[in-house]
Amino acid sequence: MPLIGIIMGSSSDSRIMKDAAEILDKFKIKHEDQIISAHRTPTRLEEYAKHAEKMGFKIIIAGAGGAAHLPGMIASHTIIPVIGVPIMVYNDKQLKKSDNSKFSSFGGLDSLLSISEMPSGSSVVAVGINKAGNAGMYAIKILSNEFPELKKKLKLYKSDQHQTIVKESENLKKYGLRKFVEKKFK
Ligand code: RP5
Repeated sequence: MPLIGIIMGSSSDSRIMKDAAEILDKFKIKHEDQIISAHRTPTRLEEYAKHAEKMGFKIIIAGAGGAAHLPGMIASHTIIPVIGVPIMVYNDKQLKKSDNSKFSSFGGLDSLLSISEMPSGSSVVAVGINKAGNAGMYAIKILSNEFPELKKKLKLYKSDQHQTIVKESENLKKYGLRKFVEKKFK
């Protein structure tokens, strides 16, 4: 059974939200993924909250761009903790190929503020703009309180991170800054 519900306001958000799925898959945590629009499918949003409770989801990860009301609205319908992902909107469903103004006029800040500025007593946490991977990671951390095996895996993941940086630093020292950049990024 999936432990996490991933929802997003539009199919155009899926390219960002897939990062949450990627990290959950890496840790073998099942998730159910859906498109629910707070504005365009308001009744579906209410139904989804009931569905999430029935399914026993431990956490909901909700991503939306622009006037990003999805995370806050879903949180108002359930007590399941919600992690919001502000999305720097692509909006490319309506755009011609020649049009390059693909991003929100406010660079995702509109979405970040819509998600984080919840009224007192109604809480949603927000990760950084487009940081769906961090939402997945945070969900794993919460779950690890309940699942000791997961805690072990997380500790291993952290020590791998440490090793990677140490190795990179050794290479930086070995090659010098100019050569290191050439090797790594060109
Ligand atoms: C929001 O509007 C969605 O979350 C999406 O980020 C944005 C644009 O949606 P589309 O016009 O691409 O469907 O509700």
